[in-house]
Amino acid sequence: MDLSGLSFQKFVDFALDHTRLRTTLTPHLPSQKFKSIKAKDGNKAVLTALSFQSPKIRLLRSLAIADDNAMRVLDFGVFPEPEYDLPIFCANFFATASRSIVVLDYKEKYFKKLMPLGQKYAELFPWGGKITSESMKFFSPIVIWTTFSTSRDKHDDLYSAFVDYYKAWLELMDEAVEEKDVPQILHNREAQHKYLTWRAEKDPGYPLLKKLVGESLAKDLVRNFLFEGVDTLGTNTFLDYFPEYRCEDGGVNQKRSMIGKSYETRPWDAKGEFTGG
Ligand code: BLA
Repeated sequence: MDLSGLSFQKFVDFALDHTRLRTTLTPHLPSQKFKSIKAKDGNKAVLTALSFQSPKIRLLRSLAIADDNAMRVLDFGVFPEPEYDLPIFCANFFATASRSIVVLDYKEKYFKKLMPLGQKYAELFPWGGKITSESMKFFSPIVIWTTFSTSRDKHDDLYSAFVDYYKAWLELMDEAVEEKDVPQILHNREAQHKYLTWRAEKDPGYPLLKKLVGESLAKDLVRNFLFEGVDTLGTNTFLDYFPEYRCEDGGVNQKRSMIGKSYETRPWDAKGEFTGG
């Protein structure tokens, strides 16, 4: 389809407006320098970055890319303060004129009462097929992992899903009370750090980002904007968390996946029990 009328702007506007109904967002200072990033000369892509924080949100950030009629990207993430036992909210949408790739999820926790929401959208957005196996441990039973041929109708359905998932996340945020148990806080911090470490090293968006803005800015964006916290929330390295990627020379294997792709079908049942072995 013609991408000219297709935008993720209203997704971001919705999220910011509704977050502001419940909390006060202030600029996330460490990542403000990314507000005006430009694509490399000769590239028509427009990148829009914004980042905020609030008492319960360590980092809410969004990177949207619109490249003329070639593609639209949204990478929207909310990373809670470790003192609040909240899941990470993640929306990753990649659309070309022909194909859209979608991941919409909360990491792990709290999904039980959200299963009906997951069920509703599992029908509208069928499982996207085989996926990098390592990614699965970061997904919850209500993850929307799908691909479809890009269309206005599907884009609108996706907006509804985003709205429902985000509203449910805001409910969780409202209910969350500050954790006083130090081991629990440390656990939350490490879980978030592991997630950031995984994505900072292996995110499927990186090769494209590198093409658009060049290697040094792409690296800076990944470590200091998209997955900010990877260098401050913990001291474990990628190889500490994922030792199977260690090469003989001690470096990190550049392959995205050591196991390969798997999970042809949705590996959870209606109750959210993992059935993928
Ligand atoms: C593809 N993006 C994918 C795929 C997944 C994700 C699962 C399918 C390929 C695969 O199985 O790896 C997303 N993977 C995730 C997410 C997590 C994960 C969210 O492990 C979280 C733990 N995507 C972006 C951005 C761009 C982008 C910013 O978020 C581009 C700038 C592009 N994603 C993109 C492209 C593909 C893709 C081009 C298809 C190409 C490929 O598979 O390598």
